[in-house]
Amino acid sequence: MTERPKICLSIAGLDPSGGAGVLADIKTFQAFGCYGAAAVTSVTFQNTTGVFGAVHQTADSVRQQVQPVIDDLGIDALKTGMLPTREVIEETERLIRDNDLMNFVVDPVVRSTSGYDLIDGEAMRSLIELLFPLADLITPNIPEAERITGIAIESEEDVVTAAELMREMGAQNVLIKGGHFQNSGSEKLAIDHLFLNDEVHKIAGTYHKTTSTHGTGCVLSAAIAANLALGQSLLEAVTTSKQYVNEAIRTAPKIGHGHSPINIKTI
Ligand code: PXL
Repeated sequence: MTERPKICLSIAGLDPSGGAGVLADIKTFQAFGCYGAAAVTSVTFQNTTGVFGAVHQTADSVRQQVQPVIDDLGIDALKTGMLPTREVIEETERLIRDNDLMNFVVDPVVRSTSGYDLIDGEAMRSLIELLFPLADLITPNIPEAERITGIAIESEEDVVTAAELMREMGAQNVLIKGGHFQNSGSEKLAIDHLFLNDEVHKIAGTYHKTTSTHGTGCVLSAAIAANLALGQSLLEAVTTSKQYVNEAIRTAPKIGHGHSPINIKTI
């Protein structure tokens, strides 16, 4: 008999084009040798060119999807992505607390690349209040960190200030992804800042000037959850996952007419 794989759960939106949301997450879990399970918080209507609408799930639907999976399979790590409403967030909090779930990564999804709001203002406040304190790591990009903190982030100092503010809001560890910074000069780097306990780690990767970035945040947070399930430390998990996403962007296939998904391949 083969050994039980580590089991990772995604609670996030469905992107039927497969580049983001739960489909990207389970592909990523699988790529790292974990078994992927997923519950859908919202059925979105989209392809690589944009998001056209969404039908959100209720709290009851989310509970009825998640609890039987936890009871039957057991969960070694989980991540949340698009949590569109306050009721879905409150239920997610209850599920995590009731079941003592560990290795929890929050990707604070706010808006699609094409500008569609994936979460309302009330949900944003609940996400901060209820889920930030439970998460081992939150993974905002620059626009998300700006929306969460209400400050404009234009410099490295601003990144530090934003991380401090998110800590004051209850977050334990914060990864602010640098891919949205305008790069200048000859060296093109995307620098992520990981605020881990009392330390700040700068994690540099090559910046790829490309539009093939659909689902990048989903894949990164899913990869971190998978690596936590596999027993890596947070720093190791973030470093491994960042390298993985970098390579996935570099080797992204050209799929669709808009922002192509990235290359989620088995390592
Ligand atoms: O990448 C953010 C994101 C997350 N989850 C879903 C999405 C998107 C962006 O479009 O559709 C379901």
